[in-house]
Amino acid sequence: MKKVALITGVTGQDGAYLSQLLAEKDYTLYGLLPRSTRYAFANLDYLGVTNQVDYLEGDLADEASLLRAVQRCRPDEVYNLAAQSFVGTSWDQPVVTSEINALGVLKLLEAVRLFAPRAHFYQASTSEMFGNSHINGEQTEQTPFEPRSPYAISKLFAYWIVNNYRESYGMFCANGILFNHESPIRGAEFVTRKITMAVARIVRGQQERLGLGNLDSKRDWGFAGDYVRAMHLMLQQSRPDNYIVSTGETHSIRDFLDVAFRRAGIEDWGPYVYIDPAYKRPAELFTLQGRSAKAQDVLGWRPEVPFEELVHRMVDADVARLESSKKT
Ligand code: NAP
Ligand code: G4F
Repeated sequence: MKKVALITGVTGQDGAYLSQLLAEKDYTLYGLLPRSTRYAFANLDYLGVTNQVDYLEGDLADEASLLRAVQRCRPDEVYNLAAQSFVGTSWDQPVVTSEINALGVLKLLEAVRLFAPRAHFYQASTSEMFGNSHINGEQTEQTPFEPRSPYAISKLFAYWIVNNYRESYGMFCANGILFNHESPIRGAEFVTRKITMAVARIVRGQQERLGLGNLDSKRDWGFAGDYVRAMHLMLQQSRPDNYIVSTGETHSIRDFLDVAFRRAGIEDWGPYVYIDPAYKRPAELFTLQGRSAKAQDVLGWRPEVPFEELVHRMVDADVARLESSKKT
């Protein structure tokens, strides 16, 4: 019998990579699709998996739509990737962020409890929950949480309600505490993709300068394609648990700029980058660096794409996109 998976956030970066992975594993795939006036399938198209998924209309803010979706597909596995995922926006829209990222998860858990109580449930938790806790060392599953943004606080509610449904109802609920992961289909507002898109335009003479916020913050950046393998592995275990997924390396925005501009043949990015205070955050996370020993030991998971190669892939993809758009 084919396994049935329901993916929320299916049109996002991780949703597309996870769809690709599960399609290769011959799952029957359902994706929750919120209403939109624009074409939402660019990421799935990029990976060639748009037609491998059946789409069910629904929104994390709308409980009845979640009940209908779960009742309709009766999934074996549920991957909750949907979110207002941009930390910066969470200060401008804290209520919407909390309704989707916190209460939306509770609504989905209720739908699963009622219509697919034996389903294995994955929650997209985040390293943002750590805030500046343990700033001079690696964060582990034992590191205390000190969230510093409305986004992180909403995700912390979700983390705990997922643990609570595991303990209260014996449901198979797992939290993946994922550190930053990127790819050529990363959302354009995140700093990595913002940089690689700008680099591609700058080398073609289509952009002069790039405005950024804090260049000194450090992130543990991995490849999204590696990280969705960890999500899947978490739901194949005999017991549900929480796992950190990270590379263990940390790099500053300056390091990212060095590698990205050099890939495009520019040794000194100084003349192209300026500080725009609009991109500085009311509260910043200085350094994230995760220890994924538990995921490596228990799940047998390993990150495969190193930092430099990740940056090269992203720059190359953005340069190629501009080349092909010129031809058409
Ligand atoms: P993403 O590209 O921003 O994708 C988010 C997805 O959620 C999109 O498909 C979006 O649809 C959908 N969505 C937003 N609001 C919704 C709603 N109300 N109802 C249903 N769907 C909704 O994010 P990502 O990078 O793939 O990340 C996936 C998940 O992992 C998110 O929960 C994120 O918070 C979490 N996470 C990400 C990272 C990372 O570094 N990427 C690290 C840790 C945790 P539209 O595009 O139509 O709005
Ligand atoms: O790329 P970012 O916006 O990612 P951030 O805030 O770390 O959040 C991402 O990773 C989290 C996991 O840790 C996820 F939960 C979350 O959903 C998201 O995927 O910013 C990274 C760093 C920050 O310190 C930010 O202040 O880059 C700094 N930065 C400097 N200039 C900038 C900019 N960030 C953005 N987005 N744009 C700038 O111009």
